[in-house]
Amino acid sequence: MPRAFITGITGQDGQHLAEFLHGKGYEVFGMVKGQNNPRLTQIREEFPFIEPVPGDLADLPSLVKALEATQPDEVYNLGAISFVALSFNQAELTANITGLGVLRMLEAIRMVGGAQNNKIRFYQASSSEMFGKVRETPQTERTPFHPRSPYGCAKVFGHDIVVNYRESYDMFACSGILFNHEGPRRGMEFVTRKVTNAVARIKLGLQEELVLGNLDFKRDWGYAGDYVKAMWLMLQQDAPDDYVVATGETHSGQDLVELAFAQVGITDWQQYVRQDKKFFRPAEVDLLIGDPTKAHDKLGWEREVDFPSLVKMMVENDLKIESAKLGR
Ligand code: GDR
Repeated sequence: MPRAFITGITGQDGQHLAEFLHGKGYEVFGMVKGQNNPRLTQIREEFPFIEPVPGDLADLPSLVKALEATQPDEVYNLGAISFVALSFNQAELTANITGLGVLRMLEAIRMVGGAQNNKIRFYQASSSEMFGKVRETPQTERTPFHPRSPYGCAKVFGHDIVVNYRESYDMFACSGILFNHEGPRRGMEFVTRKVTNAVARIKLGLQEELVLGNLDFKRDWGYAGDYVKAMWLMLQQDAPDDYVVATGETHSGQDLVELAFAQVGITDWQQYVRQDKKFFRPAEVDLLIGDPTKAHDKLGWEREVDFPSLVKMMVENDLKIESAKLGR
């Protein structure tokens, strides 16, 4: 039975990946930080097959112990401070966890001897936020980085250190440059889920308005369930490499809002939406659109869920959750 060790197990991607790997016959270990982590209870209930392992990306000895205890074949580093807006307020913490955490994980793999002969294969969750103020469109694996947030800067460090360790120590280390990926498990702080949840609540009469920041941005949004397959595929290749994972389509913030409201039959959405400066960021990423040709050609990866289906799936899920709260 192959063994996978996942950091960020309580997040959206951790859950999708654990489910996917379990389906492939893996033994799945999930790193959980802190004492009495409130999200662990939910994980235990929903995914009883995940074996929780204590550890923290800020604590190298804890990573070494976790790897020694679990002896994984594959390590997926999905753990991070992942909310771009928060990174402006907690820049040092973001650099430490999202950036240096990658270095610690790579060192831990070397220390337990997993780097030799590629014994442990490593996946790093790189991000389209590294492209930031984009230098070319669409963005590929060769597009130069220009991050626009402490989060983006930390991800650039993480990406570069993976390349460096691969080249220096012959490690089987890959980075997936994943563009935005969403779904019913997305946290409420991210714009897609904030919108779909508010739309459901407005439809049910539980909320009157949706307060957002800048809507004049474009993102390449895909479905998280599709994207975790690409992570796994990268670690099944003969040689380690980096891949853009994206849909190749872009949509504006306004498209998202319009489509979500249309899903519940509301066409005069402007009536419910207000913009507030407090949700604007000090520096914005205006346009992202990825070119997934390499992932298509080399990994045989294809996305299955398109943008309208994704929004529909998320609105329907939020309608179900909010209706259940009302006892309907
Ligand atoms: P992003 O995702 O920053 O692209 O990073 P997010 O959904 O937070 O923002 C997308 C865009 O929406 C604008 N926006 C708002 N965003 C939030 N969260 N809340 C609002 O009220 C709001 N109003 C407008 C933002 O300004 C932004 O332009 C995500 C994260 O998952 C990262 O971890 C990941 O690396 C990248 O996607 C790829």
